[in-house]
Amino acid sequence: GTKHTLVTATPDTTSIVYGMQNRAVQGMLDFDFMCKRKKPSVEAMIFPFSGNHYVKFYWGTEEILMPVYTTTKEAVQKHPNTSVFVNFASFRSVHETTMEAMNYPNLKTMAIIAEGVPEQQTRDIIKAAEQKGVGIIGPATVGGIKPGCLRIGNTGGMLDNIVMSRLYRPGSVAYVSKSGGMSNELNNIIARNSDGVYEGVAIGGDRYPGSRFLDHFLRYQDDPKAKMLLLLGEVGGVDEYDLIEAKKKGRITKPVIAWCVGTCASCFTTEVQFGHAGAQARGDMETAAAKNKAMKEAGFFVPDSFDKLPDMINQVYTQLVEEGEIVETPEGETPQVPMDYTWAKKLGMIRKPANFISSISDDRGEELTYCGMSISDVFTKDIGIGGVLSLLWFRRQLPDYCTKFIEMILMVTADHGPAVSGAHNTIVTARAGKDLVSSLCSGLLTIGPRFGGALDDAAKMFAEAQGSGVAPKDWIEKMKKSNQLIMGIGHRIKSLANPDQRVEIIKGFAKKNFKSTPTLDYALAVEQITTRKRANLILNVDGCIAVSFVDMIRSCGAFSKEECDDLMAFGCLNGLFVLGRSIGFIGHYLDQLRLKQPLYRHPWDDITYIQELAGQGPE
Ligand code: Q5B
Repeated sequence: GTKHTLVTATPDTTSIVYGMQNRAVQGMLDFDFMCKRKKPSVEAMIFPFSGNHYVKFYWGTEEILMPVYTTTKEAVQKHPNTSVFVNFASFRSVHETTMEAMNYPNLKTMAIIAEGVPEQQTRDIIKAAEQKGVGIIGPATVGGIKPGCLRIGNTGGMLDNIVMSRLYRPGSVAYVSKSGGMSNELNNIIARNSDGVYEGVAIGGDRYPGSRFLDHFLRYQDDPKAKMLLLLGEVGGVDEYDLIEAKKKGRITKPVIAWCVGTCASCFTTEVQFGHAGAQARGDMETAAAKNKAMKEAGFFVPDSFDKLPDMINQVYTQLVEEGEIVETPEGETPQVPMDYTWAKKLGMIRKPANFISSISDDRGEELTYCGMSISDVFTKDIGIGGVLSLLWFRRQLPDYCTKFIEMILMVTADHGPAVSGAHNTIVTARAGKDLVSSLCSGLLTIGPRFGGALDDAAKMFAEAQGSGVAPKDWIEKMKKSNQLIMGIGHRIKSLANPDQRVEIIKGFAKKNFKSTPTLDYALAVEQITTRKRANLILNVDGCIAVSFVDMIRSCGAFSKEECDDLMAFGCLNGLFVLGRSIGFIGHYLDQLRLKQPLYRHPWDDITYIQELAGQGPE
C-alpha cells in the first residue's frame, strides 16, 4: 500500500505555490481571510524566469507583499515551515519540479494541477512519493479544500461560491471526488443538505492518481471531526473496491455515502471514454453500475441515481444529528470579504469616474482601432500615413488630397542636413554615447520659434492679418513698430537667389489642389515686400506649410471654424515639423553610430572668450 503522509491541514498550515498563478493565490488568501486565519496560507511563490521579486496581494483590504523566488531550493530554505507545495507547472515541467520539491523533507503534500501529465511520469512521481513519504493530490485536479484551514488553488470557485457553500467554516462531511468540477457541485449539495463540508479533496481524473480514495478516507476515519464520509467516483478504475475492503475489515466504520457517475455508459453499445483519462471501464468490475452495486452491498449509502444523492446526504446527516453524533451549532455571521473591483464592476455593482478619457484609439477589442477604424481596414483601404495621422490627430478621415498633402509635409520636413540646430544636437548627443531616444529628444528640444517651431505662430499671424483686411504693407509696418518678427519669414541660407525647393513644392500643391488659398496668397504678398528689404526674408518652409495648412483645413469642409482655430491653438502645426524631422534626427543618430564617430568637443578657436567683469559690458 501507499505510505502517503498527506498533511491534515490546520489553520496554521502554509504552502508554497509554483507558477505565477496570481489569481489562484489571491483566491487562497481571500479564503484564508474569510476563515479568519491569522496569516495567509501561501508563504511564497516560485517562478524561475524573472529573478527574485515581490508581488502585491490583498489580505482583506490591506496590501501585502508575497516573495517570489526563482528556485524551489531558496523558497524552501527561506520558508522552512511550509508543508504544502501547490504545483501549477505545466504538464511539460511538472515531473521535474515535483521530483525536485520532494527532496525537501518539509514539503509533505504536493498538489499537481496540470492535466495531461504522461502516465509514466506520474507513476515515477508516485513511486518517489511513496519512498519519501510524501502525499500527492492530482495530477489533473483543482486540489482540495478544508474550511477554516486551507484551500488549494481555485478549489471552491469564486468567493461568492465559497460564501454560498459556507466553505469558510467547517461542517461534518468529508468527501473525496475524482472530478474537480464535480467537487464544486458537491460543495453546493453538501451545504444545502447538512452542516457543510469538513474537508473535500478532488484526486483528479487520471488513471494513476497520486493519492487514491482510500488514502483520504483513512485520514477522515481517524479524524474525529469528520462525521460522515462521501465518495464521488466515476466509471473506470477499481479504487472503490479498496474502500469496500476497508469497510469489510472494520477499518472504516463511519457512515459512507457513495456514488459513481457514468452509469449511462450502459446505454452505449461500445465502451465509452468520458472526459477524464481514467474514465473508461476496462472490464465489468470497472463500470459505474458494478461499483455502485458493490458499494451498496458493502453497506454504503448508495442512492439510486445522482439526483437522489442530496436526499441521501440529508437523510444520513439527520440521522447523525438525531443520534447526537453531530451537534449542530448556530450559524455565525457570514464573513465579508471585500469584493474584487474588476469583478464588482463586471457585475454592475459599482461605478467610478475614470481618471483618463481617450477618444482616438482602442486596443481592448479583438482588433486595434484608430478612431473606430480597425487596423485591418487601415491597410485594406490603404489610407497611408497621412490617413493614419488624420484619424489619430483630427479624429476624422480627410479627403485624399489632404492626406497626400500631410504626407508631403512629412517628406519635405524629414531632414535639412546635419548643420541645422536639431540635427547638430542629435549628432553631438549621439557622439557623447547617448542612446537613440536621448539623441532624438536632444534634437527635438531645439525646435522652437527660430528653428522649425514657427508654424503655429505663423499660421496665427497670417490668418489673423488676412482676416483683418489690413494690407500686407501696413501689416508689416505694424509688426515692425511693435518689434515683432513675422513668424514664417526669413531663412539663414535660402533667399530669392537661392530659392527653397521645398517651399516651391508645397506652394505648387496647395495652389493646384485647395479650393482657395487666401492665407497663402497673403503670405506671398508679404514676402514680396520683405524680400525687397533683404533677399533672405522669404516665406520659409515653416511659414509656407503653416499658411497652406490653414487654407487646407479651412477649405476642405471637414472642420468647423472653431475646430480650425483650436488646431492652431493646440500646436498641431509644429507637430507636423516635429514628426517629419524626427525621421531625419533618427537618421543622423544612426549615421553617427555607423561612422563610429568619437566624442565631439568644440574647438577652442571657434569660441570667443570674453573675460570682462560683469557690469562693465552693455548688459
Ligand atoms: N528679420 C529664421 O534669421 C531666422 C525677420 C525679420 C521681420 C522676420 C529669422 C526668424 C522667424 C522665425 C521663423 C523658421 C532666425 C525658419 C527653419 C527650418 C529650416 C532651418 C534651416 C530647416 C533667420 C536680419 C534682419 C533683421 C531682422 C530681419 C529677420 N527675420 N524681419 N520678420 N521674420 N524668422 N523660423 O538670417 O533691420 O537688419 O535689424 O527669426 O520663421 O527653421 O534650414 O536652417 O528645414 O531645418 O539670422 O529651414 O528670419 O536674420 O535675425 O539676423 O535678421 O532681418 O529684424 O533686420 P537671420 P537676423 P535689421 S525655417
